[in-house]
Amino acid sequence: MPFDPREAVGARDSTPTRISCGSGGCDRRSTGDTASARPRGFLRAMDVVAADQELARAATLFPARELVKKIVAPILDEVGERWAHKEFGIAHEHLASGLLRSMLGSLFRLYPPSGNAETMVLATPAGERHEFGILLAALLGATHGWRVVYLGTDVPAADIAIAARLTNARVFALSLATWHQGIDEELAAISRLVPVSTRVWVGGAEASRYAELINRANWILVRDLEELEDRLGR
Ligand code: B12
Repeated sequence: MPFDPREAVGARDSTPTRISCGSGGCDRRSTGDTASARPRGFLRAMDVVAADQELARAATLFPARELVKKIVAPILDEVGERWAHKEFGIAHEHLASGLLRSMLGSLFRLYPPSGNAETMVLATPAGERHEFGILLAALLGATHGWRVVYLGTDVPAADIAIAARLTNARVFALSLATWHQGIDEELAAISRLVPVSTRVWVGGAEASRYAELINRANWILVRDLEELEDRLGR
């Protein structure tokens, strides 16, 4: 079904975030659906200014972990769904990606690591351009007190290894969202080049396809963000 702009404009009328106040102060939480409905609606209508304002507002209302679960993940899920049904194309995807990247990027500053924090390097391997898995993982890392070195997408094995060595990383986290030509060689190179003192954690929708390699290389398959949080807290 093609995208209907009236549906998006209707988002302006959707229930605003519920804020209830009692003697103990204000509870500014709302349901996941309600919380993400407005930015999702504005994105559908490509009202970038309103979407940005909604995201900025959400960032002041929710702690980072809640923000990831209640706002960012539902927006990305909707982009994914609509993309799959050809209701969204590159323009919607780029708009959503740009807005979320800049919001998440600014949140890192709120979680400066302590002097003795462990370091986590994050990247996707060469050829992998899906960024949001590592971006969400990076933000969770920061909220758990880790020093986060975010390299971004499409990073060759040799460069990942340099970063892991220079930062004395305890963990290198990577995301695999697609299978593509050359990825097996790239993963093999990562296992050769990354220092043995750095544990490799692998996540993403396609990660389980590599379970055998992950086992052989003594890496860890991290199934979802909940498991990641468990591991970050250890
Ligand atoms: C947005 C998007 C893009 C954007 C990415 C922009 C960006 N800045 O990231 C662009 C336009 C670049 C893109 C390109 C392509 N894409 Co694309 N894309 C998507 C889309 C719509 C959403 C992906 C996303 O961001 N999801 C939200 C994130 C948060 O979800 P996630 O990545 O799964 O991560 C979650 C978990 O997996 C986990 N996780 C992920 N990483 C990690 C890492 C760790 C350490 C941990 C603990 C957890 C974890 O946590 C997240 C939250 O739960 C999906 C469809 C979908 N429904 O997912 C297709 C999809 C992933 N793309 C697909 C394809 C085929 C492509 C292209 C080949 C298309 C093309 N023909 O050019 C290219 C490939 C580019 C490349 N070489 O990588 C396929 C992959 C199929 C496959 N299994 O191989 C999908 C599934 C679409 C489809 N149904 O066909 N894409």
